[in-house]
Amino acid sequence: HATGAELGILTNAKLAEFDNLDSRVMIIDDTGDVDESLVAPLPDNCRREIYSDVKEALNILRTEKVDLVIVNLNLEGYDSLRFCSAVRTLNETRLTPLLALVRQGDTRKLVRALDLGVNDYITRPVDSGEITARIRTQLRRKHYIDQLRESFQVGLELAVTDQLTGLYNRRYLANHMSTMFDVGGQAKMPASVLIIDVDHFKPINDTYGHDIGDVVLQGLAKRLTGSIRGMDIACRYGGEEFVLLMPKTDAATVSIVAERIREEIEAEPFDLGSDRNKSIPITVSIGAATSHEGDTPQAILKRADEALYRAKEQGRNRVVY
Ligand code: GH3
Ligand code: MG
Ligand code: MG
Ligand code: MG
Repeated sequence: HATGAELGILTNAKLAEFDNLDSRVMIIDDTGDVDESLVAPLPDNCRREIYSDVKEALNILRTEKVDLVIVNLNLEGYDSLRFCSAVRTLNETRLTPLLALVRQGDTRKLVRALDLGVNDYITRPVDSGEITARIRTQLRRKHYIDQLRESFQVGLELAVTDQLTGLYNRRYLANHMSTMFDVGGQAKMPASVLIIDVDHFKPINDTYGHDIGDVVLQGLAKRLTGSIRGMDIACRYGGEEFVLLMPKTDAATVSIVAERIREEIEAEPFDLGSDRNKSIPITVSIGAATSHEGDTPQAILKRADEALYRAKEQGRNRVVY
């Protein structure tokens, strides 16, 4: 059974925990009759700033983290409804809570503001207990949404990342390649892939233990990441098998890159850190393939895998294209 919290429903006690977080509140007013005493009952960890320049305020909202905006709906030098609309339209501020300060009886303006997506409102003259409660509600909601978004982000990262090495996982590679080779999505220049498999890795585990084997795989992943360009993708394809995906790379180039990677790995044994004064030499076999017109990701990977098989057959520690 899912709990309330898992369903996104929070108890009041849970919501109150967000009160401990620092908040930044922006007040938009150019009339001078809205001052900080308005929000004085809020706790010290709630920073408040008054802006009379609406454009400056919008700029800050777009670039900095602000948890709540309180706008006077009776601004003198700017259309306050236009401000509300801008906050709701801009990508960076769409989700920023917006509280409107409205004169008692100014229902038409209030309805327009609510239509534009204002989250809540406070009528003037302001009751200090009421404004404190409404601000607190908005801030709690904001912090809760921030928390949800963050855990969603973490979840997304976990879903595409290999836990041992931090490289992309096989699922990510498949998705990425199918987007890349989608009809119309195929790059003008061919793309190439390398499948890299550690030679005789099993004996390394057997000799030094699985944990040391893991350290070697982590070191290899790091080295591979260091030897590719920003647009290339490094992925852990299987146990001790890696794939490098290189957009805009032709057959001649990828063969040179693959040979360089193979040499570098052979030349430099893997250090296991200062506490273990061991270093382990390894070699890799590499299968390379380049995309043809109308290729599918599966077909390219299959050609690279067949080339890898031949590299093993021919004695390992080599590149076969
Ligand atoms: P070759 O590829 O040259 O044919 O020999 P190999 O010994 O590398 O090939 P094989 O595919 O037989 O063995 C791969 C080994 O990789 C077996 C497995 O225990 C090990 N392995 C796979 N995943 C991991 C891992 O996450 N950590 C460690 N330490 N070992 C792993
Ligand atoms: Mg094998
Ligand atoms: Mg192997
Ligand atoms: Mg293998």
